[in-house]
Amino acid sequence: MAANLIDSLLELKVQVPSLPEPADEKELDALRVKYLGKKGIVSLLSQGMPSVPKEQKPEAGKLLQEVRTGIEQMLERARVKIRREKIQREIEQEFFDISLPGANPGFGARHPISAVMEEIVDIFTGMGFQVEEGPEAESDYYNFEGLNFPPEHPARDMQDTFHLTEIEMLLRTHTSPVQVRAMEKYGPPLSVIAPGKVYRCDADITHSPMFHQIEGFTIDKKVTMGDLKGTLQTFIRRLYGADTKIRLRPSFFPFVEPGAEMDVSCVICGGKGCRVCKHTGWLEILGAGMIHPNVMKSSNIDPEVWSGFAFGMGIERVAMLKYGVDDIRLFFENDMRFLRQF
Ligand code: 2NL
Repeated sequence: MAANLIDSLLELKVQVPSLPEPADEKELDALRVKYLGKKGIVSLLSQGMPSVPKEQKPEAGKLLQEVRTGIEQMLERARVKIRREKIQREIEQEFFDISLPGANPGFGARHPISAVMEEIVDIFTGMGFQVEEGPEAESDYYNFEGLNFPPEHPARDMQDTFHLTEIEMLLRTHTSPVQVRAMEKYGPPLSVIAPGKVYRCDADITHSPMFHQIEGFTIDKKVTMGDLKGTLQTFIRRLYGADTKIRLRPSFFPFVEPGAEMDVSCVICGGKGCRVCKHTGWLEILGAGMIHPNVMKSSNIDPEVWSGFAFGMGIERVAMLKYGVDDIRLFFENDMRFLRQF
């Protein structure tokens, strides 16, 4: 019996290299079950171990282990070969059409506020204005004092301005400080357009604490209100179409004198009267005026020699009118159903 087991194992060991090679995974599995399965040949042989005489046990055990490993290695080699051949067949059979268009990577798009801002900037750079940007955290000087805001002016109140408490700074409430910095830096003659984010703490849900503005100015010798009107006329015709009309009404801003507000003929109804223009035919679009002598003096520009106009507008309002959007909050919610429409 003992001699039998060792003989059987030796016989099997010799046979292993010449076992029929499995042609596919099915044959491979069958072979594995036949030799290494619970009721397989190796398992059956190992049941003979207890009756092997003690002194032959090491030899029998070693042989059993060699046979098991030999079969495992043979099966693993066969498995790798079958798999390699399968992949090779797939590669040969598959047709890969390199002329097919690629998968759509899902391009992003500009936010409507960015698109309108860029369009406005383009119109003014086309008229010779240079683009300036500046810090969003500003000093009281550039945001208010240099702009002729009296110390007790209501716009300086806590409720409109975000004050940065640790440092003596604030979040700019308009882009005018960028303009003051440009006047200081370059001096006249000068034409600047300043786009950017501005901040106001209105506690009202129809206001956003952050919104966008564009301001511009021209300072030169003998600049007049007529230059202001012509520049804005050109701008509005390029933005809303050649038929758009403008009108100026007197108004007040601390940094200009005289100050004005400008209306455009309603971009929705063309001036006939509709819900958007509240049946007036006109829409208020921007504020403007002749730069106040105090603002000039603050930036070391002699108001006896130079004069200038300035204007400012909210981008959200321009975008709402341009795209017929009736709720400003849509611009800040980042709802893809809204953004995808632009
Ligand atoms: C508005 C009004 C305005 C200006 C902005 C300005 C800037 C400097 C000097 C003088 Cl540095 N003026 N900017 C002037 C008039 C009106 O904006 O309603 N904006 C949304």
